[in-house]
Amino acid sequence: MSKCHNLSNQCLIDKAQNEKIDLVWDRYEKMLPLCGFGEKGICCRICMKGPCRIDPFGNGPQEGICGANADTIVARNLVRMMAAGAASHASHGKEIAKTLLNVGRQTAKNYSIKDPEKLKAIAKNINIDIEGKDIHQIAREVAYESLMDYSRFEEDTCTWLTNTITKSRLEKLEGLGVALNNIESSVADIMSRTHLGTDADPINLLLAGMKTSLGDYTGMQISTHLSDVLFGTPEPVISTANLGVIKKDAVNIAVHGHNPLLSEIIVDVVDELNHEAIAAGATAGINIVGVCCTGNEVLLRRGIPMASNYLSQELTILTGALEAMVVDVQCIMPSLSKIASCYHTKMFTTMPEAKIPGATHLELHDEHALENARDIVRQSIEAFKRRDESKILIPEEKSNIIAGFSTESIVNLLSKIDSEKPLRPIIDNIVNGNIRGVVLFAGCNNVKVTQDYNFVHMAKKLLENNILILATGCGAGAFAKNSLMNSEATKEYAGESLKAVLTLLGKEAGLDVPLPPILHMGSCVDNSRGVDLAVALANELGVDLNQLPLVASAPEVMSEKAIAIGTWVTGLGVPVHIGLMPPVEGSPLVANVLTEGLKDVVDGYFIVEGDPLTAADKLTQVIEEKRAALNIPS
Ligand code: XCC
Repeated sequence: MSKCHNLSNQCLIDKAQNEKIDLVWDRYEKMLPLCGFGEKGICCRICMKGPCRIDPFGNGPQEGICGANADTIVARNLVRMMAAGAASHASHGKEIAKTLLNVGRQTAKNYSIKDPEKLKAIAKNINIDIEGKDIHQIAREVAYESLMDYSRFEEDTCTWLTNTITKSRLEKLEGLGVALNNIESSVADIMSRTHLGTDADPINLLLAGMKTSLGDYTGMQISTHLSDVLFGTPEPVISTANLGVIKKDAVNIAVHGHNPLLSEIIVDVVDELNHEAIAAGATAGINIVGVCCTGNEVLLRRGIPMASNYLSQELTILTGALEAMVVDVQCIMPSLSKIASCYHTKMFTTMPEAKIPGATHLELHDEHALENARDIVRQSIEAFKRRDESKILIPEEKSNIIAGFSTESIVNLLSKIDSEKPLRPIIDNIVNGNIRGVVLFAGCNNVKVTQDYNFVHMAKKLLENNILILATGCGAGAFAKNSLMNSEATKEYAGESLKAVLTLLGKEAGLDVPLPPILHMGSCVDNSRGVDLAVALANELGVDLNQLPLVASAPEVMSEKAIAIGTWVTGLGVPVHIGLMPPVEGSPLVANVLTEGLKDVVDGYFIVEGDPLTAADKLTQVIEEKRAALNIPS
């Protein structure tokens, strides 16, 4: 298996081998063969009578020691994954909401309200009266209302779920009893019902999984939109992506993880400390680069170049030119600190819940955020002086990208064409068939497939079929690195009618160039932006989300968060393609519910297909079926 679709990365993989440094691909190979019980989801270690394993071939035990069968075990394991995903996204949103509350109280002096108009729009959307209130009071009230979604004990549905989806979808979810009132209690509920001897009914468990996954969605909405209030709503921005963004003559600092609370401030202090870096011999000054979703956050809002998505994160250090790896939460390989110790690279952890042995822990606090950021940058400048020139190898490749496609920025662009009904140009082109439909690519990289390969090959085929693509998370990272997020990609890969639309829209919206064929909407939590756009389109068309020619795809699905996201997307009525089977094959019943049964309940369902070209064909077919059902031209 080749490890990495991106050839530029290969030289660093070879370098690691020469230096006897194990990377994710080496550790994977050492792990083979993977445990078949774990892969199928039929290993239960929920109590200490076991662990128990169900024999998938039917010869050995078919029940655990307590009597739980494969269906119960698989469902319990799966919904625990969803709860972990929901907890991650929810705690991200909670940190942002707490910061907004402190800004409203005027106690977080290092943060401010960068987009007051968005704050007012949110307040209006969640039914907060803003008449006669100053901006700090509005911030406090919006933050309180958002934090209620973490603490409500009445049975009312979460505010950020109620106000962000179509009315008919909300009714459907409420009817099923999965429209939650409290994100954190939905997670606690999963932990309690999957405890030994509680819920053994796989369907009941899966419904609870859907509920907590909708908590994941609610947390994402809060994360995205309150981050926009604090740090600005993204506008189209030009930048670059891939390891070539690391500069030989700069103090290079990577920001990695998910939460923009510290990375934004680090970007803020670059200008004031640049001269110190130059004085230390870094003629190009300080160069901040992004990894994973923190990278996506600062790319969209600040134009910071993107060095890597998930799977190649270790290679940023292998360049020998990275002075610091600054991490917050989620998707950070613990191996980074060990690899950093082979180089001059400083590794900083910044969040109390995410410490890594070997890293320097410099905890972020609201009131000291600026000092924290300056400290990190100054220590990085010191590290620059310890560089070993003989170890430097920076691949040249980097791609030009246009990012920053928030729902608001898309609407702003389109309103230059039709100020009354800005979504009309998109709707008209979907209806007349110039754009056949939309695929939202999300999700991770998985070491089980060649990095980025599935994303790139699926996308090229879908674009050829005149399907517009939206992207977030490491999917967006894959496209950015592989030159699929710029105007040249539109010329090269979009089918004729899609190309014509993107060229015309780019021109009429006042850009000199075609819009990129894949719109970068942000980090994983910004899947909420994709929903916002879909909800706006559905409302404009007078249909529900399940009727839109829209499909989601996570071809290299990996994390528990991705399982939660995929599940709520199906709950919103949208089919979800995944390129790898989650650990459910040990229960044909559960596997069948996910790929078939869900359809009858929530309209959405999972499509499992490992081959990218076949997957593209299947998604195209789903889109064409949705068009036919809507009675729009074939
Ligand atoms: Fe993590 Fe968000 Fe997955 Fe990438 S895509 S590997 S979750 S960084 Ni969300």
